[in-house]
Amino acid sequence: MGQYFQQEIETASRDYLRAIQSARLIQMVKNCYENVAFYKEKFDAIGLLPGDIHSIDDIPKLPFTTKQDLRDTYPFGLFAVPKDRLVRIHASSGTTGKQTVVGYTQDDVLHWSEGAARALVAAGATKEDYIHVSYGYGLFTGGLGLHYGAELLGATAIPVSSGNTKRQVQILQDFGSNFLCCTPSYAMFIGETVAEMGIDPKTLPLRGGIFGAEPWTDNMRKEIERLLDIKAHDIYGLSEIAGPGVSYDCDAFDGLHVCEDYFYPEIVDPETGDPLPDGTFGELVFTCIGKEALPLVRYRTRDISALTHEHCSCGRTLVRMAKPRGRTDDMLIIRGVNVFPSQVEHVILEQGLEPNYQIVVERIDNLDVMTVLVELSDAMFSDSMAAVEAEERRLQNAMLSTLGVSTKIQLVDPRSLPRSEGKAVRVIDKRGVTQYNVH
Ligand code: DLL
Repeated sequence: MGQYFQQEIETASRDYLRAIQSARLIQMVKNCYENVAFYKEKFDAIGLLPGDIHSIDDIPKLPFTTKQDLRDTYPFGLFAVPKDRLVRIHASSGTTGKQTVVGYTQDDVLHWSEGAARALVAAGATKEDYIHVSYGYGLFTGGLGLHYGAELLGATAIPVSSGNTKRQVQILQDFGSNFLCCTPSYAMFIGETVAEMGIDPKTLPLRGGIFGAEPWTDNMRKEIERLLDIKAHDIYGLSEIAGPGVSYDCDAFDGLHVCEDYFYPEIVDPETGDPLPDGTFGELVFTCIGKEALPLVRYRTRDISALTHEHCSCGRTLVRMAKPRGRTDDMLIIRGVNVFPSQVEHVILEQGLEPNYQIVVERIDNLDVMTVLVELSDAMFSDSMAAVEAEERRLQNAMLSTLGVSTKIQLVDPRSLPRSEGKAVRVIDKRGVTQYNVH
């Protein structure tokens, strides 16, 4: 096993990729028109016939699909295949509104697993390795997604699922796991637990991690690498498109290669929907060109990223997306200023603190007040009150200069903020008014 899982696709020429994408898009649009009443209606409304789509360049002619469309057709309204062709159902972990339900045929599961296997190989995994999966198993796609990817690679999947962190560490140690798969926030918690249990991470056979399902910064990557003595890789995905493995980073750590042979990405202006050029940040949109059960057309992810077709030192030619900066809908508007939780995290790490934090937003006397609770390090905990206050002021100034808005900083006791075994809850918005840019 070399550096790639599917070299012929991962290093294909642009012409070859475009030919595949065009053929799949044509087939997909036909499938949608013939088998999904929702799409037939949408296409008819703009006078679009499947015959109008000749190549991947025609993609802007197609209408968008949104999460609301999935909710309106809940649970199975956008499925394009009869029940007997479905082999799996998952659902999104949506925190608001109705959850969205997704389905897969045997081929869909295979292509999704290929994405996860490509990610594992890009992170350095081989068939010799034990892959410790601490993503939740269930309707969430994390656990089963990495599990199937590991098995397709021929490696050994260890389906630990999330929870019981000391037991996780015990298994890492006893089974000799080589790769850890979980959210970056849970990886931090596992790393802290390793230290608490008095284990030197250098004694563990762990070499790498495949972390995703929530935004995280490059600084957090370095912190996890230090805590666990591993290489920490990013994996991106969303249930509506497949699950983990839609894109993944390589050893260049310079963006995530998109499995564009199945999931065609675009960046659009979140306000106007107009396509944006490479290098410009906007909303990420995917078209499931190779999917049978749920062939979503131009799905608005609400994730903010940018694309680049520039050469990557790893040799992969698959387009890269920038680490998602957050979502158009987790963007906080604080007194008119757009703030992403990932920016707050960046400042905390830059100032030498651990990324254990929570953002609380309130409205006091009609004014937005944002308080960032950050845990003190063990070393600082024994400092005098005056020293802690000075540290709070230092952090407050750094926040102001990066975010462009003033925040209150409250340093709290080490390990006093809630830890998460899945996606971390970073923001508590108490304003009770819609502050989100929902499209
Ligand atoms: O989170 C799938 C997944 C599982 C990805 C395990 C990676 C690892 P959903 O629950 O549908 O699916 O949530 C999808 O999570 O639109 C992003 O906002 C966010 N997200 C996922 N991966 C990343 C990442 C899974 N690597 C939503 N960086 C997406 C930033 C991510 N955000």
